[in-house]
Amino acid sequence: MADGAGVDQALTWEALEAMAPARHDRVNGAANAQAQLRLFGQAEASVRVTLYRDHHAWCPYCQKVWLWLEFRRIPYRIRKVTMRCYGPKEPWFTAKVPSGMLPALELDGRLITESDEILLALERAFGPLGTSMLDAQVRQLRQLERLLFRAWCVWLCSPGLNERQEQQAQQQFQAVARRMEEALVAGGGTWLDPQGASAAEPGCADLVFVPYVERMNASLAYFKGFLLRQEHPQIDRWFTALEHLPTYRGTQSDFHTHAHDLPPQMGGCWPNGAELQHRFAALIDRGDGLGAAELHGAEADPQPGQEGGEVALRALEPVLRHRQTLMARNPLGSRFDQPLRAALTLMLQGIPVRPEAGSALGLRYLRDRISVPRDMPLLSGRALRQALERTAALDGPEQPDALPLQHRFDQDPRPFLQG
Ligand SMILES: N[C@@H](CCC(=O)N[C@@H](CS)C(=O)NCC(=O)O)C(=O)O
Repeated sequence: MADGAGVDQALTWEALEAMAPARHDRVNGAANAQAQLRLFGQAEASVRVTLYRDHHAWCPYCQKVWLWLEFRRIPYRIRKVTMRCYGPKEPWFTAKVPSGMLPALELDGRLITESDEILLALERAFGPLGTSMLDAQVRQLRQLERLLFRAWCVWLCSPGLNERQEQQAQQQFQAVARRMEEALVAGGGTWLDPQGASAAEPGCADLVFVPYVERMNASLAYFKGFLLRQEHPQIDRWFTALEHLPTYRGTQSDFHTHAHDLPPQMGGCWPNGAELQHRFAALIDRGDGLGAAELHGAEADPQPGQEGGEVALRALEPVLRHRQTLMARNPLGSRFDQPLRAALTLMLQGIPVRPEAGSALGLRYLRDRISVPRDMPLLSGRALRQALERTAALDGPEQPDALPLQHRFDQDPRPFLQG
């Protein structure tokens, strides 16, 4: 890369503010992790549902319920709660749900916990999404999802597997993944839902698979050098169909977020140390990995209608909103001002700007803490991570400490709750 324009070429905050788009419509627009109310064009008085979910938009069981409400277009309120690995649980929530477990949901004032119970109650109140959860074929598919989940856990979360055990765990996982592919083929169309062969959108049976298959795709690339979508083309087709739907994209996380949020949640994820694994993990950590040919198609590519400019502006919006907090929490403190503007200038205008000397560490600190979709959609997260890394590289190779594996208290949501 060229040396970059001089430090004073970074756009000013005034210029950046002037570029900021009107805030996207969180209430009636496409699915997004920032909303506290979703109406789908209906009146607020019609809301019967409150979903209690995590601030990080990361909990897989919450994502399942979230997707159901979004695809079924049921108006709902959202109240966000901290998961224990990110910070302390809110006392108002443990007063309501003593275990502190998410998701929880209120329907007409009645509190329900356990994601499957929640979906059953929603189905009874509003009618099923596609085929009912109680249909015999859907029950079998739900069992298959649990089998896939367990095979994944054995492979990813068993410490100290020797080479033969690694191979066995992989084979067992792939055997179940092939059963998911067979179910997709048997359905004769895009979706797992028995009625969904020609439907434009997935049914409940599909949504049950989405959260963990998304996490499998990311974690197996990072910790095992295994590309699920390349190895299992029917799963790839299913993913691609989902990624064409803005409703799914609004809930979708990225490889970087999953790779670093899973270990504390799962009690450890174990890399197999293979050459490909090292390479993929390094590419994902750098944040520019998914442009790399080796990983092409492993994670979402831009979809029709996703303009580069719009992608970058969606990344600018939360940075502007939280800029004081980002500075206060960055190791550079107020010295992060110019380097951050330099990275934003690169992201928005394609012009590399030299950051002030000694700023690589601060730029990479933020690169490592963008959380998708909590902060922004997948492609915007990728654009910002890449701009931060490319700007850091103009300063030097200095890397911040590795992200913690036992907890993510560095991601405590409290300082960011305004706005
Ligand atoms: N069987 C439950 C599992 C829910 C669950 O494991 N939730 C986790 C988050 S993924 C949780 O709330 N853990 C407590 C915490 O992290 O604060 C369901 O299906 O709803």
